[in-house]
Amino acid sequence: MLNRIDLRGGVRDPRRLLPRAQLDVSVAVERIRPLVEAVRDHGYPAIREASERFDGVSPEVLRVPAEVIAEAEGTLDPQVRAALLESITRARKVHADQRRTDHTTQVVPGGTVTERWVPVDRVGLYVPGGLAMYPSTVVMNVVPAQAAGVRSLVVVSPPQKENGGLPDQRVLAACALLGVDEVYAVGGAQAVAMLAYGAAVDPEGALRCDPVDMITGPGNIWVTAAKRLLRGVVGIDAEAGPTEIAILADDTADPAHVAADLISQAEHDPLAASVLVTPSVALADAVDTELARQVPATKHVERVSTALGGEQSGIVLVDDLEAGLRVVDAYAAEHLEIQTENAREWAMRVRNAGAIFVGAWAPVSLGDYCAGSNHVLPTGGCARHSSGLSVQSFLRGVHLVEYTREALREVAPHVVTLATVEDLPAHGQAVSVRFAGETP
Ligand code: HSO
Ligand code: ZN
Repeated sequence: MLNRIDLRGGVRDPRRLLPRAQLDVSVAVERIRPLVEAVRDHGYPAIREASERFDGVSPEVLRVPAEVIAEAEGTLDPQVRAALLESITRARKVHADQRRTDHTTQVVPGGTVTERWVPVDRVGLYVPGGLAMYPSTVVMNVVPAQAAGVRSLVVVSPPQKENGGLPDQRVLAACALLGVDEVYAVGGAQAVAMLAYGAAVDPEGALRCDPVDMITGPGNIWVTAAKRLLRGVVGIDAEAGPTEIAILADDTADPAHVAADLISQAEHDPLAASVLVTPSVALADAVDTELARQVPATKHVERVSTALGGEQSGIVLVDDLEAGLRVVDAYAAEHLEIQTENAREWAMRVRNAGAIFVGAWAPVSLGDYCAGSNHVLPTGGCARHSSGLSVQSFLRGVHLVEYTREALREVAPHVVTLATVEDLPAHGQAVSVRFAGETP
């Protein structure tokens, strides 16, 4: 079922040979540019028109009334409610520990630099609602933003025909459980543009969505394209691509578990990637057998088969786990599972991965919902340079520079020298004017 890529015997540049779909966001950017400009220039009518066209439905008032959000919580199945609350509690524990404290460094006597961590003021969180509904993504976006101290939080999510043009009922319920009361039934590139520029959200213009400072959360290629286009107008977290799972496994792994985990992420999207890296041909064969057994029994069999059969998925055979480690580092998966002997030791040596799931009892699905970790993670190899969503994503470090007269006077000659070397004498003057008439 899965393509096999044989890297045994060693290769110089595994990244080139690894399966990964090429997603052309720049083409999508050009496609959505007119829509984004229409929302910037016309606001409400442009948003409505785009929603009707792409979602087939749009409420007249785009802001979801507070009582509707509260009611959604009331309609929640008690089991779903309990599961969401557990997810929130665990995520809050982990994210509370991420909070940084301000720190002051004494550079010289009388000269200090303090790093103040200041939360972003207003944040827009995109919650997708296409192939699947994601109340869990509300949790993963809102919890770190709240833990960071963000004052104003907005959720946007596409209108659903089945819910009378409102976002999914469970998404609304998750907002209620988290205390988010500003929610708009808008999705796609039009939602990103609305958040970036602000817009009226009812026909009379009585209600408005004010512009946000930053937009986070995953979305489809149109959402990603709009985020790329508007980066700079607003901050963004990362460009989310289709989800990925890589598994580094040896003979000790259970093929039924490995297969189930590969299927689990393939379930998101026909473009999702599932990659097994192993030195064991026996495991590779057993996983193939398991996939042949499990895939037909899974609910979204078509999506899963397309994802597993796609060029972005495969089994990579390597000489040994050392070679496997080099391969998973080169791949830089969004999610990496290590199902080997001494899994933790291997995990500690991984350099590039969005999140690492260690051993037999930490499948990616646990992290998707209830591990306490965040599930908004870098995809498409971005784990080489970026982290997943965290409290840090919503904070800015602002330096506070405090020097006494003496401390400034002492360093003044160096400032003047550097200013002279850069041919910016006014810079030097701004210091020396303070000590005019004094001998240095
Ligand atoms: N695996 C997805 C997150 C998710 N899974 C939400 C289920 N619901 C990207 O990390
Ligand atoms: Zn998932």
